[in-house]
Amino acid sequence: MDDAADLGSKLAELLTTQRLGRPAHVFESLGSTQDQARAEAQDGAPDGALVWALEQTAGRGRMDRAWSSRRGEGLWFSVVLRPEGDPSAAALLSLAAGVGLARALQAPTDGAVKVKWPNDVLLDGRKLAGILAEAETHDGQVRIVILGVGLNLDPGPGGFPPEIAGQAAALSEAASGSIDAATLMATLLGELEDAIDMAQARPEELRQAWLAVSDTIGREVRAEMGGEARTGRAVDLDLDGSLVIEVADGSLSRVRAGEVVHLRPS
Ligand code: BT5
Repeated sequence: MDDAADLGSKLAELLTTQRLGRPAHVFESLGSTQDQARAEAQDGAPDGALVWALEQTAGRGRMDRAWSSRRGEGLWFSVVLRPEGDPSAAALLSLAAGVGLARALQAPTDGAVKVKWPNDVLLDGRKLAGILAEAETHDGQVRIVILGVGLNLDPGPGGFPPEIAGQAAALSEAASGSIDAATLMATLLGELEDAIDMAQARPEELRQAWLAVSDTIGREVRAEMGGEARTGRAVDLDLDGSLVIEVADGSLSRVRAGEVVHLRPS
């Protein structure tokens, strides 16, 4: 397998982006790329700076859940974003990341990748990638968003760790041929940059792009928001990123943050 220095130089040759991946710092091992990216942002790293680790020893999901990030089994990375303008654009960034990933992964999976609101990328209903957006605000404005992505490539012959085995998917299940990490990273960064630009400049277009790859719309879902649960049919996405649910009496309810469980197929 390539080492971090090789991957960094291959990626530099393949990048077609304006901002994402410039600069790119590739590490053999980190606790979490989120923490390294945040430290680099605090030291002035520009919008688009990339931190990529071949393994994470303390990769995390939302609410401090553990994210399995073993060496060589996936792409584990974080991008420093410095969103401009209105805070609702920042709220759309994690949905934009889902759109970018789904678009980048359509070709290698024959169109099988979908997004689940708000932040999962699914292959056959199992989690292929997770997205973690951590924002820093100053004076009520979002100044920095550290956008983290974990994408499973191949867990190897031993499979996934038992705690995620039933719910995780890997790109190797769908992609024919070998996956070149630097090539895939360059493709992902290109699609992520386009989707992030869309979120900031053309939110309605981003909304449509998300609807086009959504696995959530049309399904019966249970939305869990800090202790409160609501069940209904997911019918739409609002321009601020909220999921719109039609509940039993026909009224519409908006879920801004939280989790959804897909209850049965659409
Ligand atoms: C997420 O959280 O899905 C966001 C994951 C973001 C990971 C990236 S890797 C690079 C960057 N640096 C970090 O430290 N993090 C980011 P959440 O929706 O809370 O899902 C977490 C849950 O997914 C866990 O509780 C497990 O059930 C499951 N899980 C853990 N590792 C997984 C994996 N490799 N593949 C699929 N599912 C996994």
